Amino acid sequence: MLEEKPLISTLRGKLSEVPPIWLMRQAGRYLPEYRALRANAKSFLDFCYTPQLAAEVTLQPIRRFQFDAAILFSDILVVPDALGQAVSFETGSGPKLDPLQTAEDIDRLGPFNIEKLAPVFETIDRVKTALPAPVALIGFCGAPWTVASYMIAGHGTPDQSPARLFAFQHPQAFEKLIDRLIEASISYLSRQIDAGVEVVQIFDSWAGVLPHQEFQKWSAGPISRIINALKAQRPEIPIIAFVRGADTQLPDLARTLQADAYGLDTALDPNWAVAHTPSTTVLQGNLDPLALVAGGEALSKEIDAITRAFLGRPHIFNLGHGILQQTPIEHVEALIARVRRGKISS
Ligand code: 1CP
Repeated sequence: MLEEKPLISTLRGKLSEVPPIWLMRQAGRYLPEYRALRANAKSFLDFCYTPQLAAEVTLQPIRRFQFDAAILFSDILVVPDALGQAVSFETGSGPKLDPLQTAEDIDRLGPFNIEKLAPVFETIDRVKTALPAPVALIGFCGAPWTVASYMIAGHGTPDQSPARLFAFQHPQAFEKLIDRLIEASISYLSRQIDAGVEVVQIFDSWAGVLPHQEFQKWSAGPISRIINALKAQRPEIPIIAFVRGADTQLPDLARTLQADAYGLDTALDPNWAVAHTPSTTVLQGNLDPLALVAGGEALSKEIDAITRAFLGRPHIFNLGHGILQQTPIEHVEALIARVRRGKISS
């Protein structure tokens, strides 16, 4: 029998001497080889929808570093694109969408045209054939709340206030939007699984701004529905829920969701998370991306504190949010070497 990949084995709850490691947004602008390919693409969406380029970019960090996982190169905003909302990415200023401003705007969204995302599934197929045996392939989507926050505002916002206001002013229309995104996310992730991803991660990057009731309604509830549907179809595929800003609501999530692991963001004390979740809960995280930019002593200290906090607990080493563009490559190398200290002497 083939040996289980380290990431999958940890996601199944197995303790390992050295945690598997990958980094959120590990394919991206901190890599010169990414910037070189990106410079030739017409637009960011074209880049995501060209399987040859997207597969190459997915593999770039795997060629350079010994990560335990590759994450599919795409974006959470391909879902609004497939729902018929115009999406573009402007260099330097992030995503731009035609904002949804009224209840009628939500009714005008099209059916979820999953065929538009066929290049993403082809990318998965290409990556699978090129991936080294121990490396797992992670697929992903944005959680409904986070994706909706871009669809309503039309761009990234510091506090997601346009979507929060819309949800208070038009609760039924907002619920309809969230329901559309739940359905779309289930089909999208299940097609990614059919195409070959071995793990999926749901990113709720902006859950932390929601008051408790709204957090339950727009973040935890929809994520739970996506996970339950996927578990009914494909119980063998592990799911990681990254609910950024879950804070004191994390233990409740770990108790109520059927995810296989929970991603911790930078702000959460890992010792607290370990103490307040069952000993079988698999946790991922949570190095501050700025410690990785800083490097040196500060980085070593943070790595060691995280390693200590998760001793005796199935743990996936990762950042607490995406890697920053200004991160020096050597610091990523130093991080992997230190996390793997037990192994590198051989
Ligand atoms: O021109 C460029 O190179 C665009 C930069 C870029 C990249 C590299 C964007 C635009 N998206 C991506 C890829 C991407 N996005 C990946 C695959 C790469 C990998 O992880 O290795 C993934 C998983 C995402 C997910 C994503 N996109 C999230 C959730 C994760 C997170 O970091 O919180 C979010 C919120 C987005 C929206 C988005 N797309 C791009 C940008 C700059 C943003 C953020 C905008 C904002 O700050 O509001």
